[in-house]
Amino acid sequence: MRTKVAIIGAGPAGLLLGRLLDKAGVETVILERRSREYVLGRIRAGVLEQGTAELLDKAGVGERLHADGLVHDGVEFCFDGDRHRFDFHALIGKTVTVYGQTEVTRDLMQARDTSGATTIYEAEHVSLHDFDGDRPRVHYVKDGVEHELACDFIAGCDGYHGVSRASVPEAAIRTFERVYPFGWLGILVDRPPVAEELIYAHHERGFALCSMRSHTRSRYYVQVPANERVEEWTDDRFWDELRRRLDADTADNLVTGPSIEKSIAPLRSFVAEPLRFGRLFLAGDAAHIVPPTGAKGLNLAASDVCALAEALIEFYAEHSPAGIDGYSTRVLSRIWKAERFSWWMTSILHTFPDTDSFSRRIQRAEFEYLRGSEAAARSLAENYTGLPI
Ligand code: FAS
Ligand code: PHB
Repeated sequence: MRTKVAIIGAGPAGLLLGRLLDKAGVETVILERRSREYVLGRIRAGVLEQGTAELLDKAGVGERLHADGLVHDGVEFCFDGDRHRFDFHALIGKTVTVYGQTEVTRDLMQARDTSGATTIYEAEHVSLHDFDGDRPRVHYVKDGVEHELACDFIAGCDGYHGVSRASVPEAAIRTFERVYPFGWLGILVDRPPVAEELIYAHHERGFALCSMRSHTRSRYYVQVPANERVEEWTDDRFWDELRRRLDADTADNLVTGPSIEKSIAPLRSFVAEPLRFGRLFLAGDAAHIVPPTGAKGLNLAASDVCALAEALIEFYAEHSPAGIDGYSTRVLSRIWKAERFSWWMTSILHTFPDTDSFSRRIQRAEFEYLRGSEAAARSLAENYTGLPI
């Protein structure tokens, strides 16, 4: 089999890249290790930057997003019980949309099915070959039969644990990492959200987040130690801990119920450099990881593939290598700004095991500065709603 662009991974990065390229007439094949159902079963991101929503519109998959997504003008911080709302729309005229990653993935899968483009689910033993030359190939096994996919380019959209970055010679890649000493225990519950907008809470017992997926489905998180096991957390224990970390009014208004999903996500900051290796490009979580505190992971994946699609379309339409030659430098600049913001949000909102009294006062001062300075609030607003793509 042969195609122009072989895409490894059918998460949001791979599916959105495939969609953008297909719309421009650039043929793709997506190879996905898991089943479609497994991919859709993963509960992950919940907040889309304004630029991501606009990109999904451009990809022709924004219909349900506009019908079911919740447009939010701002978020609240609750700092040791003191609440402050940041009105992004008033500050910089931008908003975010609450619309789960699962739904984004579903919309992209549906569009790809309709287009007739090839996606091979449950593709096993994917391996990348000769991407340092101009005739790269991908090998995979499907239903016990070995296959070779010849292509012009390979897009590694296979996440942090994927095969693409792992296929790059160690001497050709440099990585930067910070692993946080805690994780997020998240639950999904079919109960109305406790508030109209998201509440990011800092408390000496740990961080908490009140989010949602719709007016009837809520998503909550509490910070837990990095080695915590989800089996140790009954729903009742979760609700009790969440209440302790919120202000009294919010805690009283919490509508609890049985969790329909409960999991712990580790937190890390990670960047690989560069993001191009001959005919192989990395995008999304294959290239970088951010702690979810800044709601950047999914959005960075979208901005990566927007740039990569533009570069590949330019290559085929104008026979110009300028875009593909500039891809890594272009996206890394935005990636590092999102890494900075995600690290900063994580640093001011979480309690660190080695947090001393001086560090706690600095965290409080950050909150006081944010709520007392329009310039500081505007900076938060422009980072949270998304820097220009
Ligand atoms: P993904 O990991 O989503 O997709 C990669 C795909 O590649 C997967 O389907 C995988 O099965 C496939 N794959 C892997 N190896 C392969 C191989 N060898 N061959 C073929 N296919 C292969 N972001 C937020 O903004 N907010 C959040 O709250 C949030 N929560 C998260 C919770 C968890 C547990 C995780 C892991 C991430 C979370 N993220 C969150 C970040 C997340 O949303 C990612 O940024 C987003 O999924 C990135 O999309 P992709 O780059 O497509 O990677
Ligand atoms: C979510 O709803 O899952 C969510 C929202 C905002 C974040 C992280 C996760 O910063």
